[in-house]
Amino acid sequence: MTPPVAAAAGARKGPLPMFDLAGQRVFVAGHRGMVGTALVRRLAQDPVTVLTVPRREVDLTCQAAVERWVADHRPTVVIIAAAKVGGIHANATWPAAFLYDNLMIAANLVHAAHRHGVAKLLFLGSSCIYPRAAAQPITEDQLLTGPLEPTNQWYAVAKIAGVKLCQAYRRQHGADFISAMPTNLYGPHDNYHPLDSHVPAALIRRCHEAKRARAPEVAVWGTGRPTREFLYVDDLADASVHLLKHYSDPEPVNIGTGEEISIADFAALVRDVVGYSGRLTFDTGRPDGMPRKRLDVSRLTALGWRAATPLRTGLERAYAWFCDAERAGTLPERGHDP
Ligand code: GFB
Repeated sequence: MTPPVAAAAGARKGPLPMFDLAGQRVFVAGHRGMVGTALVRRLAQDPVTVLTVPRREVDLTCQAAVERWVADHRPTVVIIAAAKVGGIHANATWPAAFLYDNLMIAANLVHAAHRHGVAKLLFLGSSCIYPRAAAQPITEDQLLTGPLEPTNQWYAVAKIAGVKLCQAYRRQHGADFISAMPTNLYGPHDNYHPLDSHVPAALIRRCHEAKRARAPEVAVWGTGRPTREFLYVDDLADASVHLLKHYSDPEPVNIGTGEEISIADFAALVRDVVGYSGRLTFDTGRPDGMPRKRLDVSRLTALGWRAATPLRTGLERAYAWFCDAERAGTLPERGHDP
């Protein structure tokens, strides 16, 4: 999809590192989620064997289970797309689960990958690892330079630990473990739980239900003033494969579009895509979270990769997927209620 040699403006000097994916046994941890399903779709274009394991067989928070599975199945590449994830409400409501599960998943997979000689590992984090007051656009070197956004600090700390695990295993053991920080994602297989979802899924669902019920208005959480950057999940999957092939350094790499939109404008766009004609109101009793988090994507651009899906196109695809899943009665709705 994207050329292997950096062609973009600001491209790095010299050839890109090359890791040959052909013939590799690629374990996608978290293959049922939005990111994992996109990775499995993307990896089908490469000559690799994709390995997955259902949660009922291996609980990734259990070290012994992960250890046994990796020893038995011998992946040569690991992508850590498994995580306990959720929107602003879920993060603030289930701090222990977001911290514990994500720490354990990262530690168990990184350690097992090292013990069993995995040749390449990609850890996927999140743009919420950066300080709340980070200078915009956010460069990777701002990690750990200031306090975190309180609504998602638990998740952020676990994801920062994942980045540090990759760096530590690189330094101590020479492991080729890398990490990437995606911006806010949306797309097929997102979680459409009314409270625990992220904003794209929440607004798609709310506008859709309001359209059907001919409701006069839809509530948007917060003031509508924060800005976010949204990336279609298939673009993330493509960028992840690009990094596996062409990146091998300790520093994380931001993955995004570099473009931001206010939540109010985003809500209006979703309303348009869904075809809902009612009013949008703002529920200021709900938190705004980070005021801004636009990623600086120049490191990724210099590696020769750019996002391909315009926001409107991605939202149209996500909405079409939502309608199909709703009709089929298979809409994912994962609440975090223990
Ligand atoms: O998507 P969201 O929950 O993630 O919220 P964060 C983004 C913005 O949309 C916030 C507003 O300003 C919300 O107040 N918003 C408006 C809504 N309406 C809604 C709604 O109905 N539901 C939701 N959820 N938000 C997450 C982190 O933060 O970002 C995670 O909590 C993760 O840890 C993810 O890292 C990328 O961008 O605020």
